[in-house]
Amino acid sequence: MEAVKERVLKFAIEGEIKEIRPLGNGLINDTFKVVTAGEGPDYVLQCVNHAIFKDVDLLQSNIEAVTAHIRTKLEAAGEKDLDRKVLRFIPLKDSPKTYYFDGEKYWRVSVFIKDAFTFETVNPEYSYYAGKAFGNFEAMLADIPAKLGETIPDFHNMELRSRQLKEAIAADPVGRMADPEVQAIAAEIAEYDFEMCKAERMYREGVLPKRICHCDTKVNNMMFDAEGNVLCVIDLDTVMPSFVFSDFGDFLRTAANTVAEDDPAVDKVAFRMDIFEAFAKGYIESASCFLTPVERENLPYGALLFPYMQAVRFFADYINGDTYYKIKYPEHNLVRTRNQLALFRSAKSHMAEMASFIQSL
Ligand code: GN1
Ligand code: MG
Repeated sequence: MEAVKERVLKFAIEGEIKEIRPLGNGLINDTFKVVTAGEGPDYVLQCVNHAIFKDVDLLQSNIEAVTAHIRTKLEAAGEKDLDRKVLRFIPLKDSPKTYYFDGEKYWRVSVFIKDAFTFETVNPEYSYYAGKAFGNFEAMLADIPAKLGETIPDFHNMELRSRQLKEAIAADPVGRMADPEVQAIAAEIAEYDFEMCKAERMYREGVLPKRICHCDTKVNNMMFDAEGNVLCVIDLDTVMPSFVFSDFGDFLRTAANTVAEDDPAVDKVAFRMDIFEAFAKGYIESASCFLTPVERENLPYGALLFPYMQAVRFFADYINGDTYYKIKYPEHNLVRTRNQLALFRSAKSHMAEMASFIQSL
C-alpha cells in the first residue's frame, strides 16, 4: 500500500493518512477507502480502468461539470450538507486537475460520504426513492450548459453491442462456440436482435432524443443515509448523452431481479413487478417535467433492453475469453449471461402489464 499512499499524497487532502483499504465491488475500477486522522473527511481513492476509459481527461472534465452543476442547483435550493449530496473530487496539490497520471495509471480522490450505505437489493419503498432520485438526477442535468463527451463511445448503443457480439462469435478466439449450450444462447439472442435495436432506429428517425444520463444506475450506485433517505448518486464515469432507457432500464435490471446478476440459480431469476411499479412511479414523478410521450411509452421497452444488452455484453466477453469484466471463476461470464437472459424472458412476459401501469400514472 506504500505506492498507493504516494498517489494519495499528490492530492490536496486534509489530515494525515491512517489507513488505506479496498472498498466496494465494482467490476471495472479499483477502489480504496483512505482513512485520515483529525477533523477532515476520509476519502475514496480510485484507480480508473484506463483500458476501458480511454480518455480520462474527458471523463474527469465531464464529472467536474456534472458535479459542479448539481452542487449549484442544490445550493440554490437551500440544501445543506452538500458533500453528502453530490460527490466532490479533490484537486492535485500543484494543479487544479482532479486526476493524477503516474506514468502508467490514472488516480483520483473524492470525499468519502460517512454513515452512508449502498445496497445490493432494495424493497419497493427504497425503489420508489431511487426512482425519484435518478429522475431528479436527469432533470437537474437537463439544462447543463457544458457539452459532455461520451466517455465510452456508443456505450449503450444496442446496434454496436450486437455487432460486437457477432464479431466475437465469428472470431471465436478461445473456441467457446463449440459448446452446444453456447450456440443455443447465441441463437436466442439473435432472435430479438432487431426488436431490441429499436431505440437506435427511433433516434435516427428523430423521434427519440438523447439526454444526459447516468448510464450505470445499478442499485449499488446510489447512497442512502441511516434513515433510508437517498443521499446521492455515485460512480459517475459513464455520465454521458444517452437514451432515458439507460437509467430506467439498468436500475430495474439490478433491483427487480429476485437474485444477483451472477446467481447461477437461473430458475430463481424473475422480474419483480412490485419493484418495477415503485421505481416507475418515483422516476416518472421527477422526470415527467422533461419526458416526451415517446420516451414515456417506451419505458417498458427500456426495462427489457437492459437485461438483454447486459446478456449480450457478458456473452460477448465470455466468447472473447473474459477480457472486459472482472471474473471470479472461468465460467463467470457464462453464468451471468444465463442469468440476464432469464431476466429478459421474465421481463418480456410482463410487457403488457408494465405498459398499462405506466399509462395509469
Ligand atoms: C460495470 O463498474 P460497475 O460494476 O458499476 C459496467 C456496466 C455494467 C455492469 C454489470 C463501464 O459496472 O455497464 O452494467 O458492470 N460498467 C462499464 O454489472 O462497462
Ligand atoms: Mg459501481
